[in-house]
Amino acid sequence: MRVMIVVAGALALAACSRAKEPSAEEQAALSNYVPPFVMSRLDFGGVVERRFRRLDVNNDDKLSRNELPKRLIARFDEIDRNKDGSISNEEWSAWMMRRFDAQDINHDGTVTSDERERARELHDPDLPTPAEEPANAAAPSRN
Ligand SMILES: [Ca+2]
Ligand SMILES: [Ca+2]
Repeated sequence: MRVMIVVAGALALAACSRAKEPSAEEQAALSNYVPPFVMSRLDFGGVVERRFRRLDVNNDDKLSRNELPKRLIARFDEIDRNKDGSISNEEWSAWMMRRFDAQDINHDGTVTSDERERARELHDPDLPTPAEEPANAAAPSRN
């Protein structure tokens, strides 16, 4: 019984310290899972396509204002190029690829952690990443 209490205490302590700052060991473990961020234009194209499918809740192949994530609503009119009040897959991809190219400062066809950091400083919206839209995720239910 005492052993269990000690273990629980240690776990609580570990949880506390993790909430503050990860230890060097934890950071090393983390870096195994999250290598320095590099995303190719090709990967991004797939991510953007999957994001569109996921956001298009009513499956009409358009994104309406209320299907857009909050952080992008202010950009709705900019993304909706033909001003028909909805965002087509084409408009979505074109805008997203422009954002990608804008963040790809050295134009090598990839966006890296550094470039992402720079984009954040310029208050450019975060681009969706492969981690957020994994290619192998089960297709969302269409029912
Ligand atoms: Ca829709
Ligand atoms: Ca449109």
